[in-house]
Formats: sequence, structure tokens, C-alpha cells
Amino acid sequence: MTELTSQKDAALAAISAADTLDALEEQRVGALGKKGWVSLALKTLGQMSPEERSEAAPAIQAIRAEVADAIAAKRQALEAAELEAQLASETLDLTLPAPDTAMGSVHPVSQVMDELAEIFADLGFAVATGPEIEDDWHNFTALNMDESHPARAMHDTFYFPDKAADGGSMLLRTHTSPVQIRSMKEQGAPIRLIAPGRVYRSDSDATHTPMFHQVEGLVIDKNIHLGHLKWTLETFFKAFFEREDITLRLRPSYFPFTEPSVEVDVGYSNEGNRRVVGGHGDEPGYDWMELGGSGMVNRRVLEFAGIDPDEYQGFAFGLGIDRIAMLKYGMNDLRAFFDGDPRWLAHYGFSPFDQPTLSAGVGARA
Ligand code: FA5
Repeated sequence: MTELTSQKDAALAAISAADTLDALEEQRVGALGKKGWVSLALKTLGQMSPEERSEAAPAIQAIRAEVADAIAAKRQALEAAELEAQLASETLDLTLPAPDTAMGSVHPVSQVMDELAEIFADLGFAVATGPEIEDDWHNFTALNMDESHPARAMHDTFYFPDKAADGGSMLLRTHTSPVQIRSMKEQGAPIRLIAPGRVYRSDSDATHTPMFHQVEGLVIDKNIHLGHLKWTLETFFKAFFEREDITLRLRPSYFPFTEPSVEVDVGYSNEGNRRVVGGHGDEPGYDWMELGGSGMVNRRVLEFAGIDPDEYQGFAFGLGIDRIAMLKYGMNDLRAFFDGDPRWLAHYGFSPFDQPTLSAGVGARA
């Protein structure tokens, strides 16, 4: 035992003197390793008489614990010191100057979506979303376009090869209107929302792209009529284009999910090769341009979504976000929106610090 005690004192001194993790590991192996002196001492217990063992065992275990604790404490101290040294050597010089020009910008589509949300939030509209991979029922059937409906053919739909669990087709949504159905089914009436997002159609030229953006609007309540729709859109466009002389024309049209249906046109004039929104389209020098579709929600659609059409009515609209972005900010080729050309983005992009707010102006440019 006396020998063990002096071995322990020597080990504790060596542990305390160890100045690297390697030196400490050497001490651990020498004491607690398979052939270490503590392990060898523990092995001698087997050859002792029961009386000797009952005295020696707790003493050896106590020495083992004391040495193990000393090693653990020293390891913690050495690791902390090592981390301190590493942190001290890896400092980052935050005083380096920032680049002269800001890197990156907000895409005009994202900017316009933020502007839309800001204006409609002020009118009491919530923002809803829905899946881009949609089923046939939400994209068509519940919007009053059953399988044989000719309007389906107008949508140039991208279908997936696999069917849904119920056997229905899966597709990339062709418009944001299925969000109407999802929101009505989830929330019931009354409802006041916009649903901006990506939509897909197999279509491509300077004013059509296979993926583009729409914003859906939906208001369901009691005693809603077409006048509410016109006021809402007019108020929105005045705030969006930041001018009071906006004139809308609602032109009779057809959508299976609205009745009556109207196409929304806005008066504009040409300045050079740029179209500028404002003025009355029938005046000399002015014309009308279509911005989207709208109408009173068809009774059948309310029924599909579980709302009683004798109690609630509503209006809905769908606008092309890319189109209104082009009009506001003067781009003339829609395809450039999706090319990812850094020169185009540097020219038409927005500063991330230029958040649209009603008080500071929804179209302020840095
Ligand atoms: C619809 O998609 C209807 N869901 C709109 C609607 C909603 C009507 C609610 C009534 C009630 P339409 O196919 O006309 O309608 O598209 C609406 C707008 O999306 C168009 O006016 C246009 O601005 C834009 N748009 C349509 N196709 C493309 C395309 N390929 N590229 C870019 N914009 C497009």
C-alpha cells in the first residue's frame, strides 16, 4: 500500500505538471491503461485472501478514482487553454472596408410581391399560399371545369406521369385560383385574401413564359357586388402605380369559375417606346391594356368549397405579376426576368434596404 501511495503522489505531481494533452495521455496510459500500475494493482486482488481483499480493494479503488479525477480535471483545463489559444490566433478583422458597390439585389418580381402584400394588407387582406404541384380537382374540377370542359385546353397544362392516390392527375398549377378553393375549404366565410405565387403553362414568347407569377384575390362576405371589385382594384392600382389618374375598364369576359366574368383593362399612353399607365383609354392618344381576369365567384365554386351561395357571395381576380412589374418598371421582354443575367439584375434589381412601405412609397428606388 505504501508503494501505491508513493506511486500515486508521483503520478499526481506528473499529471499536474503535464503541459500538453499528449503528456497527459502518457500519464493516463501509465496509470490506468491495461498495463498501468493501477490496473496491475487491481489484478493482484485476485490472489489475495478474502480478508486482505476486503481491506485492499477499497483503498486501490480510491487511488484509481483520485488519479482518474486528476486526469479529467487536467484534460478539461488543457482543452480550455487550447481553445483559448485557437480563438486568439483566429481573429477576424472586422475593420476591413466594405466593397464599394453593394453586392446582390432584390428581383423585381420579389419587390412587386412585397409591394402587393403591403398595399393589400392595408386594405385588410391576408396573404395565403398553396402548393405549386396541384391536383386536378383543385386546379380545375372545383373551379367548375369538369374533365370535358373546353376551358381546360386553354391552360396548356404540364401534367405529371404519376397519378395521385385517388387516381386523379397531378399537375403544375396553371393559375393561383386553386388557392381560392383551399382557403375557402379551410377557413369558410367570410374571407379576404390575396395569394401571390408561381404558376406554369407550356407557353413561350416575349410576353409569355412557361413559369410566371400571378396574384389571386378573393373576397367572400354578405352582399358583395361587382362595385366592390372595381373599387378594390382601382384603389390597388392607384397605390401600386402611385398615381391618381388610373382608369379601369371592366370588359365582359368568360371564366368558368366566375359569373359574371370581366377582364380588367387599364388606360395607358405611349412615351417613346414605353407604355405608361394612366388616363382614360378612350381619349385620343390613349388605349386600353389587359391586366387580368376577375368576376363574381360562381355559385358552383362556392358549393364545391362548402360555402352556402345563398348566404355568401364574393368576387375574385387574378393578375399577372410579371406584367404589372414590367409596366411599372419599364422592362419590355418578360423572358429576361428568368435569365439570371447579373447585368439585368444590377439594372432592374432593388436594394434590400428599400423595403416597400405605404408611408415611404411602395415603389421608392434606391
Ligand atoms: C386566369 O389565370 C384566371 N385564373 C384569372 C382569374 C382569377 C379570373 C379569378 C377570374 C377570377 P388568365 O389565363 O387570363 O386567367 O391569366 C391571368 C393573367 O395572367 C393574364 O392577364 C396575364 O397577365 C397573366 N398571364 C397569363 N399567361 C401568362 C404567361 N404565359 N406569361 C406571363 N403572364 C401570363
